[in-house]
Amino acid sequence: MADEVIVLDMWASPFGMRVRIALAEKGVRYEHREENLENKSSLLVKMNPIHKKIPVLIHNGKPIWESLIIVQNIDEVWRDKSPLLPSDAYQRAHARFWADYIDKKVYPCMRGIYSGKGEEQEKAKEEYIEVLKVLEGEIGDKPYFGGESFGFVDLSLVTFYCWFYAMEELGNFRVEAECPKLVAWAKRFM
Ligand code: GS8
Repeated sequence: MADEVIVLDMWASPFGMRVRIALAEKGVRYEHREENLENKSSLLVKMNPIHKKIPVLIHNGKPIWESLIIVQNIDEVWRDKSPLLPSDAYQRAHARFWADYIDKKVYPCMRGIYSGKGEEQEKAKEEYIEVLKVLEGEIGDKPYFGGESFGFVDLSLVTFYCWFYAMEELGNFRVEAECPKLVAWAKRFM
């Protein structure tokens, strides 16, 4: 029997986009169910009773939560096509470190920019640029974070690229002026 794959999602979510990209890379057919986060479905509440957040991957009736954990699970389950994590254990640990760094730093700074005011917003903007500069240093002149092919770290970060413009407008700065290599990397995905 074919696998049943359902994704509880919301179109603008950079976390949901990670799951969509991973499934697309693997060529997995799935059903997308759009959630209204102001009025969550009973399925979302039942399938993610702890956080009640999207994305949720429901594979043959069994739910998995947290975008980075979902993506790693997709990579393990559909392992034959387009590997996302490196096969080498040391490099895999590094890839997980960078994805975790992105989760801990990029989104919280963005939140500080879009919801903060005055000094608080300025501080978030400075930290956001510092974080992007760290990532710029990590990508360097490589085509992808992991080297020659698209992988877990690229996927973890690229979904935030569509938010760059909003941050620039709110914070009155240009990411490209600060981090040209990172923007060149992101543009290649478009
Ligand atoms: C974050 C998911 C999340 O914030 C992940 O999957 O990586 N760490 C998680 N989901 C948001 C929508 S995107 O901003 C969400 O579902 N919010 C609903 C709520 O907080 O009630």
